[in-house]
Amino acid sequence: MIEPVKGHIRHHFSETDSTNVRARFLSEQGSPEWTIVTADFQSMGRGRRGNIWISESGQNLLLSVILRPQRAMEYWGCIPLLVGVAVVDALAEAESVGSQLKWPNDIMVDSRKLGGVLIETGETDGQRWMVAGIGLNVNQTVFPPDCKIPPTSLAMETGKKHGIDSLIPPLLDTLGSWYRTWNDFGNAKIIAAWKERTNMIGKTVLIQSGTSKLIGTMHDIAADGSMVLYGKDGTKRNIFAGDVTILSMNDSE
Ligand code: BT5
Repeated sequence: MIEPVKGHIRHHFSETDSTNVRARFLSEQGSPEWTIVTADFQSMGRGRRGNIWISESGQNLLLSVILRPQRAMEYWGCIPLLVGVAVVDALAEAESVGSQLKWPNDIMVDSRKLGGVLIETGETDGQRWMVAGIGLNVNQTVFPPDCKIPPTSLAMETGKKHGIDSLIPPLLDTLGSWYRTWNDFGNAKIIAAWKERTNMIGKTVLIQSGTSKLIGTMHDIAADGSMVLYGKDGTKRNIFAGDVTILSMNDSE
């Protein structure tokens, strides 16, 4: 089924493997920027690095957007942050729900995970493309017990059901607006906006990546979107990927 949303070409599947995989195929076939893919159910919903995204049929927003950024790839590391900012703003404006960002890709309400962002990129016939995948829990109230971060949904936070399709236009509005800002001005405004929507700065965090573990204080976001971490010995590191757990309010706790 294909129906437009606010002039965007929309491909909707009642069931598919992953909206990001479908959007990737469409990108490879030359679909234009802002083509969107949605689904009621994903049989192989994807998170980062082989993680799976679980979502009951028809309960949540599963959305992928094709982007074709004109800026040099060295700027692309900020896009997961940009998408997160757009989601937080859309939820505040359209649903009056306050949410926060957790580096690198989580949408949170306090310590509960409301949604996640998955960015995938590639190049076909010399044309670079990007797929921005957004999974947002809307009406689901029971989740698998083994999720790393306790999940939540708009329904669990507000005690009422929310429209799913009706979230798409405000989300495309905020995404389009922040994307234009990024295109015109680069990463700095995105990073500033992200920092206004997080409570992680100054907190002690545990970074896990494969078998490696690192504890430090999150000091800042660098110009390339990486996390600036200070270890207990004062060593400064830039973190580009990993699972992050917030341990305490500050280093002395
Ligand atoms: C993410 O990965 O948070 C990115 C999720 C992106 C999903 C969207 S849905 C539309 C598009 N199509 C796709 O196939 N994917 C995108 P990550 O940070 O790796 O988190 C994944 C982890 O979150 C899992 O390992 C579980 O622990 C947990 N999880 C799975 N489903 C969840 C849910 N519905 N709500 C909260 N946590 C969940």
